[in-house]
Amino acid sequence: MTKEEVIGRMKKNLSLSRIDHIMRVVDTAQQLAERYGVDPERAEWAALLHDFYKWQDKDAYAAALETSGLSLDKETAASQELSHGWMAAEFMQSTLGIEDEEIYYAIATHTTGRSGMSLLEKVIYLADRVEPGRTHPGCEQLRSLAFRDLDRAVYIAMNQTLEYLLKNHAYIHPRTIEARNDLWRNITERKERIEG
Ligand code: DGI
Ligand code: FE
Ligand code: FE
Repeated sequence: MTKEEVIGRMKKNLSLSRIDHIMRVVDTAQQLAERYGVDPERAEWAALLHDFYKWQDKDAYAAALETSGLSLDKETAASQELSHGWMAAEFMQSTLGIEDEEIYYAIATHTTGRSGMSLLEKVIYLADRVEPGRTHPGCEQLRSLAFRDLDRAVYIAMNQTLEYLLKNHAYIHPRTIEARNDLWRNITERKERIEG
């Protein structure tokens, strides 16, 4: 399947605003990829596919998840927000036949992040959060930080997510916490190296 065919498929199941978001993530991911020396082709595939399963039809989504054969933890399986990345990664592997572990995890964990993220994973995580359509408070600073200090930007974005989840009494996936603490460690160790 070509990228154009993937976009055609997405237009059947996603809202126009979601398609626009995806195209802006592709654009931002490519800019960040260039900045951090990440393969632009892999960044493009990951960005293009990351929200492939943000289907509007929730029943159709539930049915697709049911037949996917994915084994997800209970909370992930119960939430489209937490599972859509895993569904998209699986689609890439099984239907598109793209065997690439780094792209797989960049897509699968784009919502939570994870401990030990690669540069590509960080680029996709941040592109999703700072694409020009995102306008929440603090977004402008995060966007500029994303191009100056990748780890710190991912760390700040994860803290914002945690604040949002706590405020809304939402379930916090352990991967979200592990990802944030892993970045916290990177930054703290780096600071110690510079200062000590
Ligand atoms: O798909 P997008 O809207 O572009 O963005 P996303 O996939 O990064 O995030 C989707 C939602 O998932 C967003 O509202 C934040 C939420 N989320 C992120 N981490 C967690 C989470 N929701 C829960 N319940 N728990 C988490 O750990
Ligand atoms: Fe998403
Ligand atoms: Fe997204």
